[in-house]
Amino acid sequence: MGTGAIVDAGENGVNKKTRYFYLHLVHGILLVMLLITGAFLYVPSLRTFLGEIRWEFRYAHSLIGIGYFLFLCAALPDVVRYARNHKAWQKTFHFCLQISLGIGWTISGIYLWVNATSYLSVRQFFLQIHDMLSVFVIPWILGHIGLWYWRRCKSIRPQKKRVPEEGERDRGIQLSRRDVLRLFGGVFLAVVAGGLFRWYQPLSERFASTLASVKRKGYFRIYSVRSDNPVFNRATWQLTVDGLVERPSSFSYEELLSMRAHTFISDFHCVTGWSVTDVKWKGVSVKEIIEQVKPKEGGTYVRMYSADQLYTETYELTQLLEENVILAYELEGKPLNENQGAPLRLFHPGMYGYKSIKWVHRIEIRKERGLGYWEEKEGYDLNGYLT
Ligand SMILES: Nc1nc2c(c(=O)[nH]1)N[C@H]1C(S)=C(S)[C@@H](COP(=O)(O)O)O[C@H]1N2
Ligand SMILES: [Mo]
Repeated sequence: MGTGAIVDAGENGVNKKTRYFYLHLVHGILLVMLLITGAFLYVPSLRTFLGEIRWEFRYAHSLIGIGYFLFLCAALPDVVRYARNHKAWQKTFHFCLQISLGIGWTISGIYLWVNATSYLSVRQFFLQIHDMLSVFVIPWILGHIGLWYWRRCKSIRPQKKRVPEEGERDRGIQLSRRDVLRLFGGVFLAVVAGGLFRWYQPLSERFASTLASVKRKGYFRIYSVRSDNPVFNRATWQLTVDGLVERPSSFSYEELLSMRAHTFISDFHCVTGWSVTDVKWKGVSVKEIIEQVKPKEGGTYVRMYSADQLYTETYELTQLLEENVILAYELEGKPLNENQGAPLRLFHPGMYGYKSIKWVHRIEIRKERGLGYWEEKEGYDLNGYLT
């Protein structure tokens, strides 16, 4: 699997050499495809760019991943043979590292793929592992390519052929204590490097967004998991409040406007790092609506539905009774525009932006909580309190 295949083939010469070359090539191509599709799923700005084809993209990534795993399995006998015929500890190291990466990615990948959200912490753990291994492998690949290039340059220059030492051929895979230490060192580095990166990223984004808000107020970057906005018809639009309540109700837009308005100023923070400071909010207090419908015994959770038919969020009922939690219809003194969730969006001043569901048209009081859109897709924290 090492680049050495091209430079120093085994005894059987050309056939084996080309075979290793192609195995190596396919491996590289699959890995790069996985990294590119993975980057689109991992980097928030790229993810938003994908819009609705995000899930097809994710599916493609999973399929390539499975292909990659099958390839690793199929190539294993060749790799073992190859490693056995070469002395260098680097090859053993490469080999072990590659196998652990393959296994780590596959196990965590399969878990993420089947999207088992019932054990949220397990899912978050696997997502972390998957990300860390992937982030770690980038400098590794760069180093790998660099080494290949360097060796190629070296091999172009005329050289005296090295005479193999006695007994060098048939040492098999021997792991010395040093190799084992190196292997674990590598895995440890992978985790630390990945961890540092994840730790650094939100910190730097927060720093950047703080800087930005010192300079100016910031602006809303319109986020929507769909590319088309729901249509708001003022005459027919209704907010439905149902579920475990004594008085299921619906409210027209005019009815909401006629209720006691609640106005205040509060910052808005998206979990990806951007913020808007001193936003003027106006709407009706959620507490007031809840009091009107009278939740029944056992109705301890709330699910809100967006008219986009895709986005949902869930809350503990008591979280919505906190101060300044509103269903907002005005932002900065103007009715919400179509992109901002017209005519209604939730705003909780203590929570991240993803809890501020836009185009809300149904509020359901429930016995069980369940997951919202991002909680299910990406393992976001259920409560979303600002940290
Ligand atoms: N229906 C719906 N509501 C949503 C979202 C969405 O994609 N769909 N994105 C959420 C996220 S992650 C954020 S940060 C805010 C962004 O609000 P804005 O689009 O008004 O800037 O909306 C939240 N509410
Ligand atoms: Mo967000």
